[in-house]
Amino acid sequence: MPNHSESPKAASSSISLNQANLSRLSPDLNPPTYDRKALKPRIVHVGVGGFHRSHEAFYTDELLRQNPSCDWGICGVGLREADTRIAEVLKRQDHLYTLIVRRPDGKVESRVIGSIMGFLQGWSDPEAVINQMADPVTEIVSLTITEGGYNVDTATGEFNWNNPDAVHDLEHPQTPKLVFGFLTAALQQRRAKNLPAFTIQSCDNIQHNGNLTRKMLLAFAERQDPELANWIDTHVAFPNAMVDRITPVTTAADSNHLLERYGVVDEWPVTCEPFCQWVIEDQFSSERPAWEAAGTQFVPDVTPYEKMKLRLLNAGHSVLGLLGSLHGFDTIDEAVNDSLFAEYLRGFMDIEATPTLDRVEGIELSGYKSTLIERFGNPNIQDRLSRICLESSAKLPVFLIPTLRDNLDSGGSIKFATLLLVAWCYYSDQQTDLEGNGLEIIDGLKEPLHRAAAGTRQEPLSFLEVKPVFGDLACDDRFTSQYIAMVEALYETNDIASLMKTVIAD
Ligand code: CS2
Repeated sequence: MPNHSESPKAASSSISLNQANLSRLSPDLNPPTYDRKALKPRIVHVGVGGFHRSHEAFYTDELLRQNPSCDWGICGVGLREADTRIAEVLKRQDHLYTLIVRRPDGKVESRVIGSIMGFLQGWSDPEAVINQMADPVTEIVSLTITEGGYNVDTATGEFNWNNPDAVHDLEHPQTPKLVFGFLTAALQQRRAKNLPAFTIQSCDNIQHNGNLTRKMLLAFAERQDPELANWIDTHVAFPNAMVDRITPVTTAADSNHLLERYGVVDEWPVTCEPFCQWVIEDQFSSERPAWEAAGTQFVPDVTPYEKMKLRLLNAGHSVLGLLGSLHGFDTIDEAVNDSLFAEYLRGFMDIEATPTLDRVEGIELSGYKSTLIERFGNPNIQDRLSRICLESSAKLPVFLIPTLRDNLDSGGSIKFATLLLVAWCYYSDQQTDLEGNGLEIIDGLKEPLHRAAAGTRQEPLSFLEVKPVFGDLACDDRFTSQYIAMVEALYETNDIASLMKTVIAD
């Protein structure tokens, strides 16, 4: 976790967060009201980052509070060595942590979440992870592995066999690295033992996240064992889902808040906004938790919900993130509280994103968009633009480019989205804001994006040569003529605000 080198300093009277100390905590920290020892690891979750801990683990904790006889617990899994620190912290804290919910008016509500009951390290003990997934107690394997974790070759939409880890997993099925290797090995055990399949529940921001998980898993399993792939196809459910809760990166200030206010040492709490949404297609391989008691919506078809969320919230974040970074802003609330940025965001949402959306049962889009602007404006969340911009090469093809393509097909407006790609070109090329202050860029395609963007002065379309991101966008004349005009103007004037004003006024 960035910024976490400073662990909270324990005063002599402070209390470390762990099971034995739960009864000593301030009631304001809302410790679990249920018997954690009675939980069973019926969910195995891969990717225990801030988002999982503010979302699925929160919903499960809420369900356990409402129905103390319920026994759905979560066994966390990390697949990468980078998860060492979360593994160690959770172990020291008996897998407890504090969720700090910060309201726009400054009110803070904290609760200690108890739904996670274990943690397994796939990088050092893959067998334990495979066995836990294969154990009959496991009914759901859920995933928060980020957009990039699905190993999709974005140029073709197929499984990326160019990834050396995928080839490694075929050759070493019992010591895999990618999630698909683990799932295949576990499902193979279950099939061999005549056990029912588990559900695979994606919790990532991808349209049709369940369908994509199925496609990638089947592609991998097919090469490993075609009969197993058939069995998976028949028996494993992959419900699509829309997930939503803004969860910034934890900072030392969050731990310090708990220490100063409650005298508690929590080495890795999670901060989030009050808003929370989870819409899931009700298709499970076997049993599922009654998450509806905690506010989850189960629907027959999640498509319109996911499209609305990805194209308005996530794309809206990218709009503020990239344009705001060039302008020198640091957080989302700073950007959206600037009237030019707010107007630009609303223009993008109303003029370009909304016409591509389907009607969503029970949701009035204008109100949804106004709520988004309020959520983004929450000054207590401090969601950094650096978090929003990281891995833009995996995000924009999901959040933004489909809207641009739909508008190219329908003859709709493309200027708001086009300026965003122009801003991203400048950002990737210069790696600074418009004043020349350095920006830290974290992106799996950082180098290819930088190389392509650096050619812009000689060839204005050179950034679009990164085919895994842009595909054939450079072949569309209406798009390229707007792109070239904007890229030339930005490189000449270094003035993003004027370009934004022109787009709004046009
Ligand atoms: C953000 C999301 O990563 C991003 O770019 O848009 O993490 C966003 O905060 C969540 O999807 C909110 O639900």
